[in-house]
Amino acid sequence: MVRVYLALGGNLGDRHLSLETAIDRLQEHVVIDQQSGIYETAPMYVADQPAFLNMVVSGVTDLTPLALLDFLKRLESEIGRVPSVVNGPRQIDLDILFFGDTVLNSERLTLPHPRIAERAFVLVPLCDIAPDLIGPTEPLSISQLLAQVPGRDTVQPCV
Ligand code: PH2
Ligand code: MG
Ligand code: MG
Repeated sequence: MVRVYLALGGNLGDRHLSLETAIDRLQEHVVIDQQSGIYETAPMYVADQPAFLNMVVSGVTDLTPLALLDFLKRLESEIGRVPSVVNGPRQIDLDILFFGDTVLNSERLTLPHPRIAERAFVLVPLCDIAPDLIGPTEPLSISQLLAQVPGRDTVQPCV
Protein backbone atom coordinates (compact mmCIF):
# COMPACT_ATOMS: atom_id res chain seq x y z
CA MET A 1 0.00 0.00 0.00
CA VAL A 2 1.22 3.48 -0.86
CA ARG A 3 0.21 6.80 0.70
CA VAL A 4 -1.27 9.25 -1.77
CA TYR A 5 -2.36 12.88 -1.54
CA LEU A 6 -5.19 13.89 -3.87
CA ALA A 7 -6.52 17.36 -4.76
CA LEU A 8 -10.24 17.81 -5.36
CA GLY A 9 -11.78 20.88 -6.97
CA GLY A 10 -14.74 22.08 -8.96
CA ASN A 11 -16.61 25.21 -9.91
CA LEU A 12 -19.76 24.07 -11.76
CA GLY A 13 -23.02 22.60 -10.49
CA ASP A 14 -23.50 21.68 -6.82
CA ARG A 15 -19.86 22.05 -5.78
CA HIS A 16 -20.27 20.60 -2.27
CA LEU A 17 -22.17 17.58 -3.58
CA SER A 18 -19.47 16.90 -6.18
CA LEU A 19 -16.76 16.85 -3.48
CA GLU A 20 -18.87 14.64 -1.22
CA THR A 21 -19.64 12.21 -4.05
CA ALA A 22 -15.99 12.10 -5.08
CA ILE A 23 -14.84 11.27 -1.54
CA ASP A 24 -17.46 8.52 -1.29
CA ARG A 25 -16.49 6.97 -4.60
CA LEU A 26 -12.72 7.35 -4.02
CA GLN A 27 -12.99 4.87 -1.17
CA GLU A 28 -13.54 2.08 -3.73
CA HIS A 29 -9.76 2.14 -4.21
CA VAL A 30 -8.27 4.55 -1.64
CA VAL A 31 -8.59 4.09 2.12
CA ILE A 32 -8.97 7.76 3.04
CA ASP A 33 -7.85 8.69 6.56
CA GLN A 34 -7.22 12.43 6.29
CA GLN A 35 -9.34 15.25 4.87
CA SER A 36 -8.63 18.97 4.78
CA GLY A 37 -11.23 21.64 5.23
CA ILE A 38 -13.14 22.88 2.21
CA TYR A 39 -12.05 26.24 0.76
CA GLU A 40 -13.63 28.65 -1.67
CA THR A 41 -10.88 29.82 -3.98
CA ALA A 42 -10.46 32.43 -6.71
CA PRO A 43 -9.88 30.81 -10.12
CA MET A 44 -6.22 30.70 -11.16
CA TYR A 45 -4.87 30.96 -14.75
CA VAL A 46 -8.32 31.63 -16.30
CA ALA A 47 -9.83 34.36 -14.15
CA ASP A 48 -13.23 34.74 -15.86
CA GLN A 49 -15.04 31.74 -14.40
CA PRO A 50 -16.90 30.93 -11.16
CA ALA A 51 -15.09 30.47 -7.84
CA PHE A 52 -13.88 26.94 -7.05
CA LEU A 53 -14.25 24.77 -4.01
CA ASN A 54 -10.97 22.98 -3.26
CA MET A 55 -9.81 20.43 -0.72
CA VAL A 56 -7.17 17.72 -0.28
CA VAL A 57 -7.47 14.16 1.01
CA SER A 58 -4.92 11.48 1.86
CA GLY A 59 -5.11 7.73 2.11
CA VAL A 60 -3.49 4.50 1.04
CA THR A 61 -4.05 2.52 -2.12
CA ASP A 62 -2.78 -0.62 -3.78
CA LEU A 63 -3.28 0.77 -7.27
CA THR A 64 -0.31 1.72 -9.45
CA PRO A 65 0.03 5.42 -10.38
CA LEU A 66 -1.48 4.92 -13.84
CA ALA A 67 -4.28 2.72 -12.55
CA LEU A 68 -5.09 5.43 -9.98
CA LEU A 69 -5.06 8.04 -12.76
CA ASP A 70 -7.48 5.92 -14.84
CA PHE A 71 -9.73 5.51 -11.79
CA LEU A 72 -9.76 9.28 -11.13
CA LYS A 73 -10.58 10.05 -14.78
CA ARG A 74 -13.44 7.54 -14.68
CA LEU A 75 -14.82 9.08 -11.46
CA GLU A 76 -14.58 12.58 -12.95
CA SER A 77 -16.69 11.60 -15.91
CA GLU A 78 -19.16 9.59 -13.82
CA ILE A 79 -19.62 12.62 -11.52
CA GLY A 80 -20.45 14.68 -14.59
CA ARG A 81 -17.29 16.32 -15.88
CA VAL A 82 -17.42 17.13 -19.57
CA PRO A 83 -14.43 18.22 -21.69
CA SER A 84 -13.70 21.98 -21.56
CA VAL A 85 -10.81 24.36 -22.15
CA VAL A 86 -7.51 23.92 -20.27
CA ASN A 87 -7.83 25.42 -16.77
CA GLY A 88 -11.47 26.22 -17.55
CA PRO A 89 -14.65 25.49 -15.58
CA ARG A 90 -15.38 21.93 -14.50
CA GLN A 91 -17.75 20.00 -12.25
CA ILE A 92 -14.96 18.02 -10.62
CA ASP A 93 -11.19 17.71 -11.01
CA LEU A 94 -9.30 14.94 -9.22
CA ASP A 95 -5.49 15.27 -9.29
CA ILE A 96 -2.71 13.15 -7.81
CA LEU A 97 -0.41 15.45 -5.82
CA PHE A 98 1.93 12.84 -4.33
CA PHE A 99 2.10 9.09 -4.86
CA GLY A 100 4.41 7.98 -2.05
CA ASP A 101 7.89 9.11 -3.06
CA THR A 102 7.33 8.22 -6.69
CA VAL A 103 8.91 10.55 -9.25
CA LEU A 104 7.44 10.01 -12.70
CA ASN A 105 7.58 11.98 -15.93
CA SER A 106 5.47 10.16 -18.46
CA GLU A 107 3.24 11.47 -21.21
CA ARG A 108 0.08 10.94 -19.18
CA LEU A 109 1.26 11.67 -15.68
CA THR A 110 3.87 13.76 -13.86
CA LEU A 111 4.59 12.99 -10.20
CA PRO A 112 4.67 14.81 -7.89
CA HIS A 113 2.10 17.17 -9.46
CA PRO A 114 4.26 19.84 -11.15
CA ARG A 115 2.25 22.91 -10.01
CA ILE A 116 1.87 22.33 -6.26
CA ALA A 117 4.32 25.06 -5.27
CA GLU A 118 2.52 27.82 -7.22
CA ARG A 119 -1.02 26.97 -6.11
CA ALA A 120 -2.32 28.47 -2.88
CA PHE A 121 -5.58 26.55 -3.54
CA VAL A 122 -3.59 23.31 -3.09
CA LEU A 123 -1.07 24.39 -0.42
CA VAL A 124 -3.62 25.87 2.01
CA PRO A 125 -5.72 22.66 2.29
CA LEU A 126 -2.65 20.42 2.08
CA CYS A 127 -1.18 22.31 5.03
CA ASP A 128 -4.27 21.30 7.08
CA ILE A 129 -3.29 17.63 6.90
CA ALA A 130 0.43 17.52 6.02
CA PRO A 131 2.31 20.70 7.01
CA ASP A 132 5.60 18.83 7.51
CA LEU A 133 5.43 16.73 4.36
CA ILE A 134 8.50 17.07 2.14
CA GLY A 135 8.03 15.65 -1.34
CA PRO A 136 10.70 13.72 -3.27
CA THR A 137 11.67 16.64 -5.56
CA GLU A 138 11.62 19.80 -3.37
CA PRO A 139 13.66 20.50 -0.24
CA LEU A 140 10.87 22.55 1.37
CA SER A 141 7.96 21.32 3.47
CA ILE A 142 4.37 22.13 2.59
CA SER A 143 4.21 24.83 5.29
CA GLN A 144 7.41 26.40 3.96
CA LEU A 145 6.02 26.36 0.40
CA LEU A 146 2.79 27.91 1.68
CA ALA A 147 4.71 30.72 3.41
CA GLN A 148 6.15 31.83 0.06
CA VAL A 149 3.21 31.32 -2.33
CA PRO A 150 1.29 34.38 -3.56
CA GLY A 151 -2.50 34.52 -3.30
CA ARG A 152 -3.08 32.95 0.10
CA ASP A 153 -5.80 35.57 0.65
CA THR A 154 -7.76 34.20 -2.36
CA VAL A 155 -8.33 30.92 -0.47
CA GLN A 156 -11.08 31.23 2.13
CA PRO A 157 -12.38 28.50 4.46
CA CYS A 158 -16.01 27.52 3.88
CA VAL A 159 -18.05 27.57 7.08
N1 PH2 B 1 -7.87 24.21 -11.19
C1 PH2 B 1 -7.35 24.51 -12.37
C2 PH2 B 1 -7.15 25.88 -12.84
N2 PH2 B 1 -7.46 26.86 -11.85
N3 PH2 B 1 -8.23 27.54 -9.76
C3 PH2 B 1 -8.71 27.23 -8.55
N4 PH2 B 1 -8.97 28.19 -7.68
N5 PH2 B 1 -8.93 25.93 -8.18
C4 PH2 B 1 -8.69 24.90 -9.03
O1 PH2 B 1 -8.91 23.73 -8.66
C5 PH2 B 1 -8.17 25.19 -10.32
C6 PH2 B 1 -7.96 26.55 -10.64
C7 PH2 B 1 -6.91 23.45 -13.30
O2 PH2 B 1 -6.93 22.22 -12.75
MG1 MG C 1 -6.19 20.25 -11.75
MG1 MG D 1 -6.92 17.24 -13.43
